[in-house]
Amino acid sequence: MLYPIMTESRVVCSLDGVWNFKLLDRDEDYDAGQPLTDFVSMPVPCSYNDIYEGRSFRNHVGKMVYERTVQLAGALLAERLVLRFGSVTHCAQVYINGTFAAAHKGGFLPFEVEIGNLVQAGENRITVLADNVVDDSTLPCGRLVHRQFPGLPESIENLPNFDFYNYSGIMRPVVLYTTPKTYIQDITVMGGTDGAFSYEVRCSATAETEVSVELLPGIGDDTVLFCGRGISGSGKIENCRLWNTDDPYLYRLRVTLADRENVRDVYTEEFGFREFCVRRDGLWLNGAQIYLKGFGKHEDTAVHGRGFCEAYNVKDIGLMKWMGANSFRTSHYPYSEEMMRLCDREGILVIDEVPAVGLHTGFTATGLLGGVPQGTWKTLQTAEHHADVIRDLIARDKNHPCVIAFSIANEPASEEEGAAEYFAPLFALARETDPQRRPLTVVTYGGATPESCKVAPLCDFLMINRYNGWYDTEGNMPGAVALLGDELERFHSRYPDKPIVFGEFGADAVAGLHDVTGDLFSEEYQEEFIRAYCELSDQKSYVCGEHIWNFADFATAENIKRVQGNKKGVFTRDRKPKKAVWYLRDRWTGLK
Ligand code: GCB
Repeated sequence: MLYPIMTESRVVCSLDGVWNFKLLDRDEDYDAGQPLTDFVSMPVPCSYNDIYEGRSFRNHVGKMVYERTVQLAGALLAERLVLRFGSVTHCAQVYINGTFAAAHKGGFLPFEVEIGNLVQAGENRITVLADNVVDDSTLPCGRLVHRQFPGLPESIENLPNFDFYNYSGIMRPVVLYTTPKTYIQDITVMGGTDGAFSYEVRCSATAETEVSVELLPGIGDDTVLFCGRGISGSGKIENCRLWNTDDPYLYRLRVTLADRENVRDVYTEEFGFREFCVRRDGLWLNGAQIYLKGFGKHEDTAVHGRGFCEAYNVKDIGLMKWMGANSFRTSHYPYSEEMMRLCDREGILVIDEVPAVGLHTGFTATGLLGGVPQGTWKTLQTAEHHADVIRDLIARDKNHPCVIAFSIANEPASEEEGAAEYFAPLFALARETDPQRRPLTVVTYGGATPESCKVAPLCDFLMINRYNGWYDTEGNMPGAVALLGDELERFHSRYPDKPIVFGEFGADAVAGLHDVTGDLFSEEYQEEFIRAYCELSDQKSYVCGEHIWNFADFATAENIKRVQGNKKGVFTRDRKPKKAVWYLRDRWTGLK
């Protein structure tokens, strides 16, 4: 799926700004035919939750309406006109001037709809009906719980099966863009370390159209390195400058589509020449072994919630580079397209995760109401939607050199019967869909041991989340490390061909809480914990990366295990360093 950019044949207009907004009561009738009344102002893009005060506003379960008018210039109507959302969480219905235009399920991937036949020159009304419910058919998963307290009306709570706040709304940019009526639908392009490259172009019409491509160096140099004709092709360039973490050089493929009337559509896609692979002895980038240093992250900032914020994205990547980090995982959902483009240009390696988190009916974020252990693969209704998000994520991100691997899920019940049957077709789908055949993994939790995990055999490399020293053996790092060391050896002897990456490890630390003995929740304990895992990794040649949980403190559902959110960040939510940052910076800037 092409990112909306302005080219000589395409116009992009932002619809970001202040929209009208209203939360709908559970049984409230809603008629998109009538303009919204009783609304408040709402910024787009942004999560709606932290904009106004009060628990009932923030924790609203169900539907909400966004609406705005837009004045359209008549000239735009001569073109193909597309309305595109970077993401609406979790489900959306779109209406144009009261007429239904599109529906989309999945809160972290873009979708678009042609609206030319629904609009007129002058004023038009755009309405989005969003729904934030997570249940056993959505990704991520959650549960709706009906509660009856004496003398009070029944209330509904939506319990996430995951440990981050269920932010929702129109969370990423909204644009209107034009293309000619005959247009370029998609481009696939990739390059290897020997300068060889291949491309494929999909167009709205192939009869009587002609596709030509030019390969150009990075922006600022228009030397044509290769010219080709037709919807697919390949070639090789000399003295190719490889994309890597120190020199993330991007080439450009400029595609031109012309028809008989000489209407042209032009689109330029950036890409890199690089090769990433997993071998028995580790992870390799462009023929050199690479150790992953970085984080599990969240898209999470004050006020914006999970809403897109370019300033925080640039800040976070800057902080990672300052620390000597080279990678992160988009835990636990696809991040914005803008973040992926930023990682391409900054040379940060990304493990790209689909929003499949909470696939474990024994787990609830609050831990209070209990789940249904051992029932996961009979209970969840996610298989079809899971396949859709894998397809859509790969379609969106396939050309990014920064993406080195895909994560098919985080911490599913991979030890339960039915896990292998659930995941095998999803791995097969990802393998056949990704033109680069990137390595695949499922990030697993402590309940899935080397002996019990049923998805490890499917993975190209193992990514394990461990909290020995926090959720168990808390306060006893020597004991925690002994247990973990033993488990690592068992994983390695069972799967000697699969390198292991620490996907998550970390301890909550309340910023400013210090202690000479390093008690739990102090900055000292967080540093001791992280240091112990890193030193263990140094002793195990098959451990090929360390991703700390988490880059920064983040919001979660309210519960007695969280003090205003998860405090495992090595930065606070406003990106101030805790003690562990200095240890990691020292370690990572000295570690190749
Ligand atoms: C995990 C989850 C992550 C949580 C983390 C924690 O294993 O993957 O989403 O936030 O543990 O802090 O408990």
